[in-house]
Amino acid sequence: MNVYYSTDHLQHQPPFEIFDGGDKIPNFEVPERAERILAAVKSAPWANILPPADFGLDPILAVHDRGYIEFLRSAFAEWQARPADEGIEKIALLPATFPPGRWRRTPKSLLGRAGLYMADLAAPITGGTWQASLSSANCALAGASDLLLGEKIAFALCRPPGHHAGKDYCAGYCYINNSAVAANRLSAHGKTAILDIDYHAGNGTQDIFYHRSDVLSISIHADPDFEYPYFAGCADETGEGAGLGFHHNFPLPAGTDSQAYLATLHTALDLISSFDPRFLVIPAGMDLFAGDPLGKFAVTTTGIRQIGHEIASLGLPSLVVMEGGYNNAALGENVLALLQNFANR
Ligand code: SP5
Ligand code: ZN
Repeated sequence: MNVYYSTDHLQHQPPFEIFDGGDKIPNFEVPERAERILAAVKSAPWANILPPADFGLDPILAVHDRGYIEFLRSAFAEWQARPADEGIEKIALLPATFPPGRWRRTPKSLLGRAGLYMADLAAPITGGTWQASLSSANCALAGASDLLLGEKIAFALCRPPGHHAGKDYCAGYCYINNSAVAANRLSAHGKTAILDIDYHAGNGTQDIFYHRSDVLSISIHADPDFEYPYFAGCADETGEGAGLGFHHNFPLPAGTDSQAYLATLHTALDLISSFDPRFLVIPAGMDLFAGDPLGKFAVTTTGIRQIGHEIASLGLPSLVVMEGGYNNAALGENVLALLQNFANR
């Protein structure tokens, strides 16, 4: 199995995030995450670790807004160069003013654009964010290329993650929606299904494909009635226009264990079988694990191995894309558990 990894992720070190209630804390999404996963994968006899090729901006601009991508590329340098805020420590850009939905003007000012393009306070832009995000997307695209060449499985060891990033916004540690970029590329060659198993609802992916019927998107996650991202992920959001019926959310309660999770997974897998896709993309977050500091599920490592087994049993050419997971000590073992049954297929 090819595993795509870029050292560029090390350039992205978001220093902080603001938790609900205004708590400024160290950002949970740290470089150690990808290094832990890399170390585990290195120990697996089936893994072939490769750097991704550079696929350029076109496949990214095919799902993201040009103004947003331009903002992401240039915002940090602009922030540092501003003469106006002499004395403020500018290690990362994070706005404090956000537009209500009806204000859609694209402001001229940097902080106005930051408010427009940033949906929450968990995805600050640092000096290395753009390069790390580009390479992360390239990892997903490299995996997609493998499937187009006939491989049955590839693993994109993406960091930063992507599934909270929408067409024109970053959020929740995510800047470029790696899974969506890859799925969109695959969809040019055949119907593509997305099965998001991160603990959090894949709101960005949902937004990007909401009007499309050539990509079936499914997300299994903590109920947004109590969990981030709060504004998306409910069961009655099933697509719009041509996309009606081609999005499905499976919100689950706190405490969901392996058995309950697998029962829901079976329903999702039936939907995928009926759709009869040529490719499957799996945005995979290990924050569904019982020991995750940001998660409230009770899924065990054995449960994660079974999840991998059930998805692999579909027999579809599959791209696993790394999303969240914040129990750093358990990340390697859990990712290996998920991939094991794809490797043995
Ligand atoms: C990719 C990904 O997994 N992003 C997740 C972003 C979550 N950010 C908001 C977290 C809110 C956590 N509140 C619960 C506190 C636990 N003590
Ligand atoms: Zn998550």
